[in-house]
Amino acid sequence: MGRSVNRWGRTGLVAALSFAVFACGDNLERPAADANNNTPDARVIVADANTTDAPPTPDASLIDASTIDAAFPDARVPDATPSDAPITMTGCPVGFAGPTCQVNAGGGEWLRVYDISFAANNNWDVAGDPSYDEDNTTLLGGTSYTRVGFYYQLDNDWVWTEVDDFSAQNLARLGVPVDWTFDIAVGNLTVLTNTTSVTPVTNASNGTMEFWPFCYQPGLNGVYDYDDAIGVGNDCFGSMQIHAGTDTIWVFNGWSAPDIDDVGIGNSPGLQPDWTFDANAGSFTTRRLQVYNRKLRLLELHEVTRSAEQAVQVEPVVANERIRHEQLVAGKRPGRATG
Ligand SMILES: [Ca+2]
Ligand SMILES: [Ca+2]
Ligand SMILES: [Ca+2]
Ligand SMILES: [Ca+2]
Repeated sequence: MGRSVNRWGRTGLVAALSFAVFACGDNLERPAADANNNTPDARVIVADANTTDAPPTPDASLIDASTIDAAFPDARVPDATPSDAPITMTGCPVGFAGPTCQVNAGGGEWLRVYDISFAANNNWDVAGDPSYDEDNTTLLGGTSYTRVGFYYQLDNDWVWTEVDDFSAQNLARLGVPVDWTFDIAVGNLTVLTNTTSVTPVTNASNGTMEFWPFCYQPGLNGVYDYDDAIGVGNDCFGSMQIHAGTDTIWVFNGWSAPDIDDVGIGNSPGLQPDWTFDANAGSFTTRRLQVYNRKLRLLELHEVTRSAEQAVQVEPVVANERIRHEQLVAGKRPGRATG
């Protein structure tokens, strides 16, 4: 079975990809005959921005195994029912996040779950706390995500941290942990920042979260840092901290206590690396936390190529595979795509 994609001109394929990247919903394209007057097969392109369906196992008999790129195994999994309605919300262009979309957070669309500019002293204890400036949990309810991003800003300094989903798809658990705890390692920590206080990393394996509403103790090493011990007393103090190894990335402490909160990006220069008891939130005029999540595969393109006998090949493509497909069109053996 030949790959009909090879029958497309390079221009036609790129044009189709470009079209699909910016399209949502089902689109039927019927490309014109090529220079040899061969009429290409009809092709259905579906750009499903918001699939919530678990990817089905592809039918190997429908896929030309010689074209599978090990770098993108996931891209070979078609979505059987790409019919979910796209979510429309005010946000950043695909791949960007932050209040001014200044964070180049890579592929996929980051959907904002929460946004709050918080006071210097907070005392949040119960469900409904805090009162977010923006709460999109209803809008985003029922959608699936695999990554969670936190944007944290103190005056002109910001840091972006993203990790694999730790919430088991529970949007309400992505916010300030007034009634729950994540004292865990997190997968694939990526850090971006405009400061020199933290070191950017990509998909690091040493990320941890200390998210809880309790008081806590410094643990065996005697200092408040990346590895502290949860104490007794719900609604006692409050910790929201992300660390990379022994380094503090960002913290927001004391939001469940009546005293001024602790905030910080990077390690504290004081006695406690995680800023516990610094009570310094009043020294900043901008204190902002945003929480985002990201879909499994946004802008995934499913190319369904139909022969005269109907549906003989299913070929999903993601935007990152453009280079590989252009190589195919150009008649080259596809290598590992780098774009
Ligand atoms: Ca407080
Ligand atoms: Ca509580
Ligand atoms: Ca400690
Ligand atoms: Ca800590």
